[in-house]
Amino acid sequence: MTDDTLIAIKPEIAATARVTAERRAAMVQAAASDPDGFWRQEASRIAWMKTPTKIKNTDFTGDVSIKWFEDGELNASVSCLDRHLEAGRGDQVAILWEGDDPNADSKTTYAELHAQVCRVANALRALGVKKGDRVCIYLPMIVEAAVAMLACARIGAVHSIVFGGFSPDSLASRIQDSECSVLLTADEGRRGGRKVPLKANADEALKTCPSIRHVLVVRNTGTQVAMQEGRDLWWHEAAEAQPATCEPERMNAEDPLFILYTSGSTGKPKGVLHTTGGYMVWASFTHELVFDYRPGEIYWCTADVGWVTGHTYIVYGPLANGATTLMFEGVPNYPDSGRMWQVVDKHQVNIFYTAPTAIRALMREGEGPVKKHSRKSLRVLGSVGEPINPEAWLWYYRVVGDERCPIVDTWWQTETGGILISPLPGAVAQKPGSATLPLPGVFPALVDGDGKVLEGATEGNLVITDSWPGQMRSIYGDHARFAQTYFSTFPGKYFTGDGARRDADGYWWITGRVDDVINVAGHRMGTAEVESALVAHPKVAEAAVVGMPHDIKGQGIYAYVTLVAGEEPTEALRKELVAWVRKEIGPIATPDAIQWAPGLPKTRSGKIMRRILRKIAANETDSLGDTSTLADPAVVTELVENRVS
Ligand code: 6R9
Repeated sequence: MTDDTLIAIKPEIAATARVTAERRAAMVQAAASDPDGFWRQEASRIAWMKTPTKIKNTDFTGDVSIKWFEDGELNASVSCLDRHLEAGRGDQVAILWEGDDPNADSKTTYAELHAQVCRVANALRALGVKKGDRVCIYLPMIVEAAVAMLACARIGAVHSIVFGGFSPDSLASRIQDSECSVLLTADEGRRGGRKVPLKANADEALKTCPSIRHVLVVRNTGTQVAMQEGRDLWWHEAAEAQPATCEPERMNAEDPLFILYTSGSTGKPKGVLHTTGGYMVWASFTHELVFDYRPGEIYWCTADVGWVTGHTYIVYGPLANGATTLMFEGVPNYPDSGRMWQVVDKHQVNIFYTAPTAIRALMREGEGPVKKHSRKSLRVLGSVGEPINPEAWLWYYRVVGDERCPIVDTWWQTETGGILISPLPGAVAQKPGSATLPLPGVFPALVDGDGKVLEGATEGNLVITDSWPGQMRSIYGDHARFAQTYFSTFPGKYFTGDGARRDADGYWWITGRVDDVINVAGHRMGTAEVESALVAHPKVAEAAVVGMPHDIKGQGIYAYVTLVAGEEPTEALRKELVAWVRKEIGPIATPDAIQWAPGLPKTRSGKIMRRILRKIAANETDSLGDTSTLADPAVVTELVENRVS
């Protein structure tokens, strides 16, 4: 795709858009010249108990301190629920739930959601949960997941969601790190016709989690599960016993709202901490602008609430804006690969937001399953999670959107709280494969390896030079690591870990991670995490993990494994190691290839040269580059000869 393939703004979208090109230009200008004035006004999009008078107080140097709206007071659940009831929208559907089974669905109105949230909030209070306490959520994609989040917010408890696909070990380490006192889970989850044993996993994890005092269990599939006397309670029994109103806790804008663990370049996942005021403003602002959301529309984000996209764009953003948000329990290819479009037609979805990996998987099935369904209700299409290749972009645009719907390719991260770089449907012409332009109030830049800011059309490391309200505030329990991880590589600037290119029109093209993080089907995975899982196996002496190109998943996991002396590399052992990593981390970390490596390419100082391992995994063995600094260059020849294809 060339830099000048432009997909023009659609006049019919621009005619009624929330933000036109002129309006966007004015916002960009205002946010840059008078950030306090601009964000003071935008803050009014959420409900405050005390309106903030101090707006921005941020410093990217030294210890790093980020505060927005710091004297304001609010409760996130009030912005998402109570004020919609006060505005007479209590009977509007808040959550449209579509089950894994195409015959299962439900509608929850704002009034019903409010009542459910209040009951669970009261139940948590009755279990002794107080403001500032951490509550872990390990739930499938059922309405109770959103209820759990908002119930925590209501009483000022900090939720930490762990994706249902994570293993007992991964769940345990996250509970331990933030010392959660209560766990919210279900008997089982459903996905693609299969059951996920959540309660059994939780029981396994809790053997090493002394901080957990109580477990609330949703009866979801109805299967028999062990209930530990004194610790475990049924969610419905605990909730039914409580009144349907609950006084919301008064929270300072800078009080924590949630923690979400994410992979970095070191072994241990980081507890990304978001606070209340700035995050809520950002969730509402970006959801409205980027999706050009109009009242009454049906909005569907296909993410899981276990990831940040589910937090901001299934729950907090759409509910703050009074939208009807569709929550989908299933997967794109069950019962068949027309499922997404069948759901779009069934619920008359207007805005659809998914990941490139899903688009590529559906693309492989051809146009048939798409064209079988009308999709007439669709107005805006979105993409998130990884770079979308122009071929997939164009298929999404032509086949799914019938060239009618603008595509918003939204670049952001767990750390950024919400979208930072994206087209606005009525304001920015698109280029297939480009996230286009920053939102008002977002200041990206490119720097070279020495931190020198690069101008004009060029490529480099993507940094953000000033704060925005939705930015993470700290790493839970380790502020020094926060400053070190994000602000020390290029002092005074937030480093994203991504590389990017800016073209002659000033459009941004994200090229992917420049650190040891790989992106597997839109899920972030630290190579160090997979390596430590592998070396924890008694037969493994050493392991090095890199990303390799993968047609559907974007990147796959390629592992080089050195066995302890005397162990034989057999097919049975390969299978055992794959199963081992799935058990240690979860199915999302399943290695796609394991290569037996009698030795790894190391420098004389003992550093593994990953650049070479990446090239071998990608089958780019004729461009290995300089291998002269290796302690033993013969190792490379051996690895190239025995590459796993
Ligand atoms: C929201 C989310 C963040 C990493 C990020 C980048 C990649 C996300 C992208 C994209 C290119 C996009 N990424 N969106 N790359 N274009 N539109 O995915 O958060 O799970 O923290 O991952 O995902 O590499 O740094 P998270």
